[in-house]
Parts: sequence; C-alpha cells; structure tokens
Amino acid sequence: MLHLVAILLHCLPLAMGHYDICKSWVTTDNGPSWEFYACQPRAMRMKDYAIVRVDPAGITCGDPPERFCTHENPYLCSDECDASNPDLAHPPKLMFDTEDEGLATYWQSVTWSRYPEPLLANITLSWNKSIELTDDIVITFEYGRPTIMMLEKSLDNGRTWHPYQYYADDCMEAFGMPARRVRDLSTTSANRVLCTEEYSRWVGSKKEKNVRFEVRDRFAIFAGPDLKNVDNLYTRLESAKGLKDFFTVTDLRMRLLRPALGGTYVQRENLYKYFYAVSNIEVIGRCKCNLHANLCTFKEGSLQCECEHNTTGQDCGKCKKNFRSRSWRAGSYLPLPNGSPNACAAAGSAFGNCECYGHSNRCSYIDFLNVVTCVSCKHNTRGQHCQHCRLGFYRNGSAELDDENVCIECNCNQIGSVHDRCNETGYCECKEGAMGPKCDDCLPNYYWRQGCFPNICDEELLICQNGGTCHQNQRCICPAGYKGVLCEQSKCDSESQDCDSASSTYLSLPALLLSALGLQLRCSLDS
Ligand SMILES: *[C@@H]1O[C@H](CO)[C@@H](O)[C@H](O)[C@H]1NC(C)=O
Ligand SMILES: *[C@@H]1O[C@H](CO)[C@@H](O)[C@H](O)[C@H]1NC(C)=O
Ligand SMILES: *[C@@H]1O[C@H](CO)[C@@H](O)[C@H](O)[C@H]1NC(C)=O
Ligand SMILES: *[C@@H]1O[C@H](CO)[C@@H](O)[C@H](O)[C@H]1NC(C)=O
Ligand SMILES: *[C@@H]1O[C@H](CO)[C@@H](O)[C@H](O)[C@H]1NC(C)=O
Ligand SMILES: [Ca+2]
Repeated sequence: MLHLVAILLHCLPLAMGHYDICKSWVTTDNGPSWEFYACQPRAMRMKDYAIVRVDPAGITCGDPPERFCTHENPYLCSDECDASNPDLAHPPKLMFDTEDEGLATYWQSVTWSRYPEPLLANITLSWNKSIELTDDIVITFEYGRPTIMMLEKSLDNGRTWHPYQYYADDCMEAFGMPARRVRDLSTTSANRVLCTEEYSRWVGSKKEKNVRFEVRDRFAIFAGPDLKNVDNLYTRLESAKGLKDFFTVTDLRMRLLRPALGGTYVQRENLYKYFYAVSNIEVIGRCKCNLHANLCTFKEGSLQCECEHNTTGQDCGKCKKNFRSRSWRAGSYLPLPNGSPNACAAAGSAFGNCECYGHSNRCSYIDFLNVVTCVSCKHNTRGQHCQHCRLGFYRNGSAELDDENVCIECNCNQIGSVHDRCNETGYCECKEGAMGPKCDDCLPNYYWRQGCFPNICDEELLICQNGGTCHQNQRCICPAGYKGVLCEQSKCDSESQDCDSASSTYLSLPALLLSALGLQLRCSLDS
C-alpha cells in the first residue's frame, strides 16, 4: 500500500521534476560558483501532518453506546458504536490512519435521532502552515455520501474562512446555486467557487464513496486533459492573479449539513440509518515555501520550509537578517524551465550592493531615489554604504574600511580653527594667525591668548623703548616716566617732573618710522 502511494505520488505531474533544486555548483568563465533557481518541496500526504477537530462536542458516536444500521440493510440495526470498546469505537483519528486492504476504519457520527433538527458536523483540518494543493482532495464516506455538504478553507490559520466548494443533490434547493461541473470551467473561471451535484446523489453506498475537490480538473484547464503541458500550467500559476492562492490553504473544513438518505425521503420511523462515516481524507500538497526551499520538515509540531536563497520564516516569506538590502520577493516559475530565485540580496552582492562594511546591519530602500542605503551607520561613519566618515572625523588611511576605528576624530582646536572639520590627513582649517594640524599653535609674530593675536612687542621689530620690557609679546612694561604701546612716550605733561630725562638718542628704528608717519611724539618734538 505504501509502495502504491509512492508510485502514485511519483506519477503526479506536479509532484516531480520541476523546480526541485535550489542551487547548483557550476563552472563559469569566472571560475566555479553557485547558481540559484526557483525551487519547491515535493508533494506529500498532508493528512499525516494535520491536526483534526470535530465539532460540535458529542457528535462522535459511542458515548453513550448507540445502535445503527445501513441503507442497504435498513431493518437489521444490530451494529453498535461504543466509544469505550476499541473494537466498536469510531474516533476521528480513523480518518487519517493507514488501512489494511479491504478493512475500512472510520470516524462515525451519532445517528439523526433528533430529526427534524439538522444533523450537523464540522471536520476541521489545520496545518499551521500554508499548503499548496497538487492533487484532488478526496473524502471517503462509508455508508453513503452526504446529500448536502460544504468545503471551506482558510489561508490565515483559521482566522477567516472562505467557501471552497458546495456539494448537494440539488444545488438550487440547498444553496440557491446552479449546479456546475469543474470540467466545464474555462481558463478565466478556473478559480471559481461552485456547487456540484456530482458527489451527492445516491448511487448506493458501496458503489461511490468519494467526494472530491477537483484540483486535477482545474489544472487540466491549463495543462490539458492528461496534464502533459505542465509548462503552461506553471506560466498561468505565475501570471493569473489569485490562481496560486486559490490552491493554497492553511486549514480545511468539511461542513456536513445533511447525511445520505438512501435515495428516499427521511423515514422518521428509522433514524438509525442516518449518520456520517468518514474513513479517509486524502490531501496531497506541498509546503508553500515561495519557491525558496525544496525541503519541508516536521519540527515542533509544525511543517517548516528549509529556506534557501537567504530567506527565512515558516514560508520563507522574508529575508534573513543582514540580507535585507532589497525587499523580499517570492521566487518565480518563470522563465521556464528553471524560474527565477529572486534571492534576498546578500551584503556586497551584485544584486543589492548594499555593503555597510560592518558599521550597520540594517538597510532601507528609498523608493523615490531607487537606492538601497545603510541605516544608522555606527563607528562615526556615514554614507550609503557607511563608507565615509562623519563630519568632524577623518579616515585612518592605514585601517581597512570595515575597521571599527576607521574614523578618527579631527579634534580641531575650537578657538584656533574655523570649524571642526578636517581634511583627509586630519588637518583642520585654521583662523588667521593659527597653525598646526589642529590649529592650536600660532604663526611667528602671533601670540596665543584665546586665539592667535599679532604680537604687540618682540625682540626684533617691535622692541619696547626707553628701557621697557616685552611681556609675553602682549605689551611693553614701561619704566616710570614713559608710556605708549612701546613705551615711546614721555609723560612730560604739567604734573611730570622728569620729562627732560627722555632722550631722542634712544629712539629706535620703529619709533623713527612712527614719527616719519607723522604720529605726534611729543617728547622728541619738545626736546
Ligand atoms: C461549523 O463551522 C462554521 C464556521 O465555518 C460555524 O458557523 C458552524 O456553527 C459550525 N458548526 C458546528 C456544528 O460546529
Ligand atoms: C505554528 O508554527 C509556528 C512556526 O513554526 C510556531 O511558532 C507556532 O508555535 C505554531 N503554532 C501552533 C499552534 O502549533
Ligand atoms: C546567502 O548567503 C551566503 C552567505 O551567508 C552566501 O554564501 C550565499 O551565496 C547566499 N545565497 C544567495 C542566493 O544569495
Ligand atoms: C589607524 O589604523 C591602524 C591600523 O588599524 C592602527 O594601527 C592605528 O593606530 C590607527 N591610527 C589612529 C590614529 O588611530
Ligand atoms: C590636508 O591639509 C594639509 C595642510 O593644509 C596639507 O598639507 C595636506 O596635503 C592636506 N591633505 C589633503 C589630503 O588634502
Ligand atoms: Ca481510515
């Protein structure tokens, strides 16, 4: 049996062949390197991974024990359902077991003893993972298929539900919908939700047991009756809006609304023959990994894609940390035959080219400039790739760009420099009179006092006169009787007694120059 299933899966058009590798090591003109492709996991028997829930409480037969009979043998009601006896119990898990040849095991509901109140049951399968259906969903009913039922699906782990298909022996009466067949759908209506009468009419409970959700017939609309033209199917799945999502589910729910009636009206006098019994629910599909993984494993109670292409998440639905230099995209089936990986851009790769040299681990896409840029550059760096130094810092020429200490503070003297920026060798821009790499020195003939100021006196050109001494180039300390910047002035006013002691012979060159410039030097004129 297992062998048979393996062969069956192998023969499914969407179970094999295409998109089964994510990357390969190839040799090119530039040497060997990885080549990446769109890839997807193999189809699996998804019933093995589903969590099942049957509602309402008490709908499963056997508690208390109950007798029932079949439509074929309506008056021999000697069969018994007893939840406390393993041989007579029919718990939900029997919808998912592997059956021995010929001996069906099944979940069974209570009988319709409360007629005319409807006999309602919900069977919900949850995967906590998006699944892409690759073959028909087949629900096998022992003792007759429901005369009214509905299949619902969820794409968000059961938060919202949508009708998937309606089933009734009379669609108009049950749902107010005309009966349609999936085989009659066209390319533009392949994802239509319809009501079908094909699986609800009474043909004998042994003759037809299956209710289908026809995935293959819908695929056949694009791939041809024998599903040979798979390329066209993949092209359509990629390009037709909503088509891929139509075959994607996280949960399925069978809403059983009225049991098999055996081809007649409900017979009130024998309600023991009305109930639901499901022996198998086959769901063949693959994990949805957005074409970024070819493996899907069962971990910690859930299926998870083994993501490639530097993606991550349960469905490979986002980029890995440090690979977010451009926005995430699903892989694509196109162009045929290998598709496009649409990998997340690795830092420094040809795609996104958003190396941040280790100074940032976040990139952001600026839409209107169409550029990807590093965000919050650290270590005093700045720029699209954190490749420049912040203002007030300069590049250490002997350090690599990814060195944490690549940017050195300029340290310009606040008073001596024009601003706190410096050039590539760390030189600051100095105010007049200042000098040195940091502008903390003064040019010759300047003195430092909260900045550089021109000398007032010195030992060469601006010599203090009349015995005055030069104090720190800032001023002349004049002997008694003299004043002026260079002590060149005699204090020979009316109060002064010693004007005469001044002598023109002491006049030095600068003083003469000053006098030549017409400055009033009263003492020398007086003498
Ligand atoms: C079955 O599920 C539907 C929602 O999909 C809910 O409205 C309904 O009450 C449920 N029926 C039972 C019998 O639990
Ligand atoms: C669903 O799957 C996610 C991711 O694997 C996991 O974190 C979470 O616990 C699962 N939830 C349940 C209810 O199993
Ligand atoms: C993903 O990142 C690794 C480095 O961590 C790199 O070797 C590999 O080529 C990347 N794959 C893709 C598809 O970019
Ligand atoms: C510049 O970088 C080199 C190499 O990392 C380092 O040895 C040197 O100390 C750095 N210079 C300064 C001024 O930080
Ligand atoms: C930086 O400025 C100093 C002093 O002005 C100069 O000698 C040096 O060449 C400049 N360096 C660069 C790279 O411009
Ligand atoms: Ca079974």
